[in-house]
Amino acid sequence: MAEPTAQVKLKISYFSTIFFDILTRSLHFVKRMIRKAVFVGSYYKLEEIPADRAQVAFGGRSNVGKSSLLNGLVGQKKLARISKTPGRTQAINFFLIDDRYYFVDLPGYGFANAPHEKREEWGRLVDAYLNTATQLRGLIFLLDCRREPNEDDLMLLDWIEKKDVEFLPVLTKADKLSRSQIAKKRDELGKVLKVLPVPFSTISGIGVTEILKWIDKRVSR
Ligand SMILES: Nc1nc2c(ncn2[C@@H]2O[C@H](COP(=O)(O)OP(=O)(O)OP(=O)(O)O)[C@@H](O)[C@H]2O)c(=O)[nH]1
Ligand SMILES: [Mg+2]
Repeated sequence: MAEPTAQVKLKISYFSTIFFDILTRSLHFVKRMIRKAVFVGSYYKLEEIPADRAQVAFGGRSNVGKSSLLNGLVGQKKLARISKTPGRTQAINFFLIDDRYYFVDLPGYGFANAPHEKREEWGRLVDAYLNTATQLRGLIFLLDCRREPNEDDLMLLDWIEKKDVEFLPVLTKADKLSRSQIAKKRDELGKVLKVLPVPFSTISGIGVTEILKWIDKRVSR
């Protein structure tokens, strides 16, 4: 049989490089994928909150899409309750992920229509949790891609900086803006936050792999 020409050999090596690159990436993705996610409980009191495993919390304004992101990451539509009514998640909700660590769905802040006492109560609980969570490995800080960070967002950011906790900013509802608008927003916010935000959308699924990779690194330490 005739020997393949140099050009054919080059092509074979080019395609095998691409093939192995795709294979390696897929294997990495499968390794990081969440296989099991179970609701553990809703907590209203600090004393009851589990502290036996590593935790990754989801924080941000009410209605920003915390519960939706959590569902998107675990690949289940209804694990965390999603609502059109802001302020749906009122307790701190814990989900056990792959029997290894917890996702912590925090109540959203800045829900304008809530009665004053209720707002204070939520604020106190989140504040108390964040100040005592020794197992907290990282915080996913959600910002709506169409809005400017408000006073409440800056307060959470201030807390993050003081506590020196690792955080990942996520721009939610990325399907609502064009690619170039998202890129612009990402750069602008990246400069303010000093960490480049990851765009996420429940509709396109953009961002899932990158966010899972970030989480996996924090809980594997
Ligand atoms: N188009 C679009 N809508 C989204 C996306 N993520 C969330 N939403 C919608 O935004 C609304 C709020 O979503 P939730 O996930 O309940 O928000 P939350 O931050 O958990 O809200 P609270 O629990 O009230 O603090 C719902 O109507 C979702 O369907 C997204 O990526 N794209
Ligand atoms: Mg919620």
